[in-house]
Amino acid sequence: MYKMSLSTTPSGLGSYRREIEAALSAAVQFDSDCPDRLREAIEYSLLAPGKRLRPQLVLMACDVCGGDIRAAMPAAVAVEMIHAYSLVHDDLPAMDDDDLRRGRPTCHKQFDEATATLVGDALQARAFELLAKDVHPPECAARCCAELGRAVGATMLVGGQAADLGSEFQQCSLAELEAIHRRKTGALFRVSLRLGAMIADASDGQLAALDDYGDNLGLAFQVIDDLLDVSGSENNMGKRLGKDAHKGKNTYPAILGIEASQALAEKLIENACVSLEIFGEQATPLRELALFVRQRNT
Ligand code: GRG
Repeated sequence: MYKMSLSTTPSGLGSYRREIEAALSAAVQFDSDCPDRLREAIEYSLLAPGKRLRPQLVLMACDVCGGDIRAAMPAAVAVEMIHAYSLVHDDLPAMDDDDLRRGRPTCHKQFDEATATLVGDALQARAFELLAKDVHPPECAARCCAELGRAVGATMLVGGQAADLGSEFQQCSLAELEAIHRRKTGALFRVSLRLGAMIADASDGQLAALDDYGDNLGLAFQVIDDLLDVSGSENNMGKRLGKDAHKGKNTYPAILGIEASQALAEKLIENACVSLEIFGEQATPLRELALFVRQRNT
């Protein structure tokens, strides 16, 4: 059977990067009814150089559960579309009001606010269209749509974002901060793994192990993101300027201190790797991805 090979990126991360980039590009070839400016802004946002962590999680989860990763590519594209939409909307003046993203002007700076809002709307709609149309069998497609809808809706991604915005300039407890990030950042990590596993027809035990890995990895990702914001602007593609502290954001280093935050990140990465034990050697790519998250500098 044809099997996509793991290629090594300049960052050292073993990945399906090339295949993911090609699939993303193919997924936004809209017909001529899509207005040119909207099309350009969608491509600008989705195809910008990102790490593609979430689509890699979809494919790796599918692979580790014995599935054919070609069947999981629509789900990989869908989660990256949701991620890109969330970044475009998060950058808007009404939310985080950022000028730079992935080393380039944010979508609303490059185009305009209305276009950026519509880019997010279009990407979200396209994600569900692809899942419904291209995941097989239809029962699995429906389950994937329901799982993704829950993970990115009012109680999870969107709810986490609302809770985060509502907590600005208010002191959060560690438990409150964790609850926000489990929804705002963790939910998309977790559902990425679940979609890949479901497409591979994973067992309940495999799904539970991947849930545990995703929860730990998602939280570690956020703790490390906060630490990177504190450590300043080097290697940051023009994005990190320690800005969140100035905007009254609650962060792990602000609550725990830098050393305890580093120790927490280490522990979470270790827990993530332990969760993978049931898969044995097969889970090496997922372990490598966790180690990449630990070492990342963008
Ligand atoms: C607007 C509904 C809505 C949600 C926004 C994603 C998000 C929620 C906010 C972004 C703010 C932020 C920087 C959160 C930290 C975690 C995060 C999602 C970082 C960016 O993800 P990466 O590093 O980005 O995977 P790339 O560019 O590599 O894809």
